[in-house]
Amino acid sequence: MAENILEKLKQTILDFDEDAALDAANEALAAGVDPVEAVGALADGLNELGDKFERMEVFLPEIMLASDAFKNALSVLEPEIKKRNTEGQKAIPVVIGTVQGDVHQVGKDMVATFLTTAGFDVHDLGVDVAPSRFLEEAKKLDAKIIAAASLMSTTRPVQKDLIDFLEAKGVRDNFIVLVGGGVVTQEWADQIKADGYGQDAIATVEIAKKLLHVA
Ligand code: B12
Repeated sequence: MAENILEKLKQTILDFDEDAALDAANEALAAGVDPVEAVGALADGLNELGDKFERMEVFLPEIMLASDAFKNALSVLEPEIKKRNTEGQKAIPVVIGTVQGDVHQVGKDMVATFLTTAGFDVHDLGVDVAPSRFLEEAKKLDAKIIAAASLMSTTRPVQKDLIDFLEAKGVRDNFIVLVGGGVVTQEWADQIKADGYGQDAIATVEIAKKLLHVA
């Protein structure tokens, strides 16, 4: 039963069907499907569509519709995921955003949701975020973590610019910098001296907790 609904969720993304995505998300919750698994199924769909895009089997308008379908379904699933937030834990401020020049948002939103669920106080700066803005907001919020996403090889260098900018301002050691996104690897994170790399939303929560020495 749950398997079928997960497959259905994924299919709504492959069909770039916004209404069906919303309905399937509601159906998943009604059937007691784990909302985290449901989000995983949607992400599988989007990644599969990404491969089709690469093979020129689908085009940008379809991808845009699919990501809107994803966001529709997430709007239903996210409140359920957030309900799991650990009560009573001191919320550690985190700023997150997609780097300047890059408007990909879906994966970053997933990471923000999972960090919130794990008890972090997440401030999402959105997409196309300049290094100076990351720092400005991090200072304002007394953030411990700056998390920067990049989905394209053309914007990946901006993650390095961010770290260089923090160094130039003499504040590099005040923050844990996490990097991630489709084009990012552990090797790249090491190369630019980021503190951590998150391959997916779950791994990001784990690395954030590990670096902050929280359970
Ligand atoms: C959806 C999508 C779009 C949508 C984005 C809509 C939105 N609101 O987000 C739209 C249609 C707008 C779009 C536009 C473009 N796109 Co696009 N897009 C994609 C696609 C198909 C899926 C991305 C996605 O959402 N994946 C699903 C999520 C769940 O995965 P994820 O983002 O990787 O996130 C996970 C991890 O990476 C990690 N993570 C994510 N963020 C972070 C952050 C931190 C801090 C950490 C630790 C971890 C982490 O956790 C997430 C959850 O597990 C990818 C293909 C792909 N396979 O990635 C192409 C892709 C990224 N796009 C691409 C391109 C080229 C473009 C355009 C330039 C196309 C064009 N010709 O105009 C424009 C760029 C516009 C811009 N300036 O940014 C290329 C990039 C190629 C490259 N290597 O440089 C890709 C790879 C497609 C391809 N194969 O060619 N795109």
